[in-house]
Amino acid sequence: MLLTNLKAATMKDGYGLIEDAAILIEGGRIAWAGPRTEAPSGHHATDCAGRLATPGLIDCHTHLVHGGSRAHEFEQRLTGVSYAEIARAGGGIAATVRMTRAEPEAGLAASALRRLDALLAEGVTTIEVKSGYGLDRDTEIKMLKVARELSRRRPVDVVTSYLGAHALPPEYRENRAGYLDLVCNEVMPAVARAGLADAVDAFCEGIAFSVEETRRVFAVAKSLGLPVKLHAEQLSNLGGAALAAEFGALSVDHIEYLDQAGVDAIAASGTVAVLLPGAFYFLREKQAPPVAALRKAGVPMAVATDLNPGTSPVHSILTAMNMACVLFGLTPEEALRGVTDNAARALGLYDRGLLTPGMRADIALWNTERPGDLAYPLGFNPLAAVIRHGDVVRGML
Ligand code: DI6
Ligand code: FE
Repeated sequence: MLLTNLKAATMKDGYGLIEDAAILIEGGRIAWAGPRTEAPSGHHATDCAGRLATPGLIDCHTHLVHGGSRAHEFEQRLTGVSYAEIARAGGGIAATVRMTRAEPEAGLAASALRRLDALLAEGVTTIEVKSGYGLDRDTEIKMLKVARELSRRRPVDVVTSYLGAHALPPEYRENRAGYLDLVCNEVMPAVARAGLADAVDAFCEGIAFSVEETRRVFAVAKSLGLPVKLHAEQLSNLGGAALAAEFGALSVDHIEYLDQAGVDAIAASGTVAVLLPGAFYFLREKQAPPVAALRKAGVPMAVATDLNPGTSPVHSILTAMNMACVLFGLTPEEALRGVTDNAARALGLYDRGLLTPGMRADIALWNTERPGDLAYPLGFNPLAAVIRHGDVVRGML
């Protein structure tokens, strides 16, 4: 398939914009991309009506699979009850854990598919999904199986992370070490054996797990050959990012409270900084991540929805891009790179995120003039079509 008459944001050096472009797709991969006048001959051309082409978007941090709803907590919070008070009363993460444990696989899949469809409607072709609302062996495995199943039900690649160290489950309230034993000695090895996780994640925070506890989890992940990533410095600076860097983490996520030493550590380890403006917005946080320092140190920045029922019910990657610009000061180009090239790196994937030869032919086509337009509007979706592995899976060309 030779796509012609399009503007291609290849994302190679800045937007890598080719004004009057052609892209040749062979065997599900990009075989050639460049100016239309130089396109290889002998191929049937498909006219793209001057549309903008970008790499298929990548949401590299979600908690898409979970049971139940916490809309009532949103209402409570708006009558003045705090997130911490709700959690102490048995709500918060614990409420989602109860509902996720109680929900059969089919119900979890059905609600996850509805959320996924909202992301796919905005040109997402790869998504990361975490466990972490089961916290017992069977429910964590159930969540990861449902996540894997999503890619058989929709045209999307799903990358999974085992997030056993997300919260302390109620049955271990008095026994932190016992829960870490369960995570490290039983659940993580079982998940690894079954091939259900592509990485291991943890929540390193005062209200979750300490740096030393996270180290224990990471050491076991390493022994099982699983890469790590970390929810770090979201609400306070514990030094989780430096620990993650020590383990060569794929990414550190949130990082509002990351300090210069943390920036230097992840710059040295090649770890991606994943910015999650949805949680910052919903929690009405004041401290923004150190974007200027990350830029200066050359740390790749990704942007994701953090789609979760408690702190980021954001079902729109375009909205996350807009928030990253408005709330964190990213440029529209950084926001687009954050959901393409850099999001791919945050997942350890080097075969997508750019429209260059050899990359997978995952392409979003937009009814818009310039790549900078994608991060600009709020609540407007200019998606025209999606090509995945070289097949048109949404819209028409
Ligand atoms: N960071 C968060 O903000 C959420 N999880 C995490 O690791 C909270 C998720 C929830 O409230 O359900
Ligand atoms: Fe998260």
